[in-house]
Amino acid sequence: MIEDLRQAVLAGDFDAVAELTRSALKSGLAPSKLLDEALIPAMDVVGSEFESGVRFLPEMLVSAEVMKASMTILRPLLAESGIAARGRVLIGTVEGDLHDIGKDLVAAMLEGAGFEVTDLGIDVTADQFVAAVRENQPDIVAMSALLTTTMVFMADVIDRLAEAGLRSSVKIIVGGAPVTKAFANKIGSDGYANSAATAVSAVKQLLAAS
Ligand code: B1M
Repeated sequence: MIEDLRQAVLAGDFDAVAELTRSALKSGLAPSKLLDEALIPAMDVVGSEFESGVRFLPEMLVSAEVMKASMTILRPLLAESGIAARGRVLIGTVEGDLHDIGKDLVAAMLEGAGFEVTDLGIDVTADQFVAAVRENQPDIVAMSALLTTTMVFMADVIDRLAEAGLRSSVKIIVGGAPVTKAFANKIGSDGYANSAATAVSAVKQLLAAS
């Protein structure tokens, strides 16, 4: 069933993916298992085939949309918790970057862990982050980037928050495929995570330390 789901994402088969996700859950498979063993590995294959010229942009987009169809079913299950809010998180994908699947996952896992999450979406400029920090007064600002060309904008957001006198009011965490711990340290981020699950523990640690 896991392999069928992986293949459905690779084939860009909307109908099959929804059906397979529902029946996998019905058979008792955990939502996190479907993510870790079918959906994410499928997107890794899509990415490397795109890189090697076997797949093209429209096909990558279809697979992304198909993955989202499965995520629509999984997301509420990942977010089920009922715990009182542990803190407020503002999340977004940085300027110039349209990738939102990983960011959505991080948001869902944080919600699942009891955080109140405000999602600014994709292509979020430094000014938009600053305005949203003023408006929402979050405990954490979480930024995602999937491109080497856009991860640099994370540093801009941190600088702009400092210029606006807001840097010390929030903890910052960054992540996304090209982002490393060394990069996070270099730009002055408080935290870094390489997956949605570790993002939750990193956010908890940041709040415990503050
Ligand atoms: Co894009 N793309 N893409 N793409 N795309 C990548 C990222 C790429 C690695 C593919 C490749 O060439 N191998 C490559 C980037 C190369 C680089 O910069 N080093 C690439 C490229 C080049 C591009 C375009 C430039 C292609 C073009 O136009 N020529 C273009 C850029 C558009 C733009 O953003 N301006 C582009 C476009 C697209 C689509 C729109 C078609 C689509 C995105 C659709 C969408 O998101 N709604 C797309 C997709 C789907 C991908 C791949 C195949 C899959 C990304 C994904 O969703 N993965 C990707 C290759 C790959 O990653 N294997 C690729 C699944 C997701 C669950 O993982 O997002 O990594 P991920 O999130 C993880 C962790 O990174 C982490 O947790 C998540 C879950 O564990 N994480 C965080 C993420 N954010 C975090 C934040 C945190 C903590 C952890 O704290 C705040």
